[in-house]
Amino acid sequence: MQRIAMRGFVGGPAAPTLEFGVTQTVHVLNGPNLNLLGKREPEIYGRDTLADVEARCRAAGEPHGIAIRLLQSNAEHQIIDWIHEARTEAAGIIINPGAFTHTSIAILDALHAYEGPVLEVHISNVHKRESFRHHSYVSLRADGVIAGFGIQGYELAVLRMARLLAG
Ligand code: CA2
Repeated sequence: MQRIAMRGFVGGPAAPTLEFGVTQTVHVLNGPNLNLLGKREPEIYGRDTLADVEARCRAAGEPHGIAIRLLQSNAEHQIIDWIHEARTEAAGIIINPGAFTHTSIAILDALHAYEGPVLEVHISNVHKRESFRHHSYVSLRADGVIAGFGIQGYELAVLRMARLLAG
């Protein structure tokens, strides 16, 4: 069920128009070790933290009436539970499953049970790295994949999600 929220006035002071927009919530799920973002391995993952990612996603989504719920866990079962929750709570899922990308059939199965759009994000260019990072189970379900754009990839995913949700 999507929440309906009023998005306020548009137009200048001379022409105030009350616009009733639909706010859609997008869940941005992050897997293991991404809580270390900005704190370790900056040469691969950059210097921005997950809090910076959240702020950037919110800023990218706000003009499109998209609210962001960003979550991170090191536990596979927690990510699966959040995907189940998204079935009734989220209009779309953006997911960086971390290393579970390459191992988790369970996360893939949970995503198959989710009906909305799913976008997969990787901060690094996984195809330029070790061969075990070249395969993604999640890509078998994802409607789009972004890799190697740093944390800007999350913002681009929010913009793509806005387009997909606009129909
Ligand atoms: O590039 C990505 O976003 C990855 O999903 C990140 C995963 C990695 O296993 C995937 O192959 C690609 C690792 C996340 C670890 O994040 C850290 C961030 C900062 C410091 C240390 C780890």
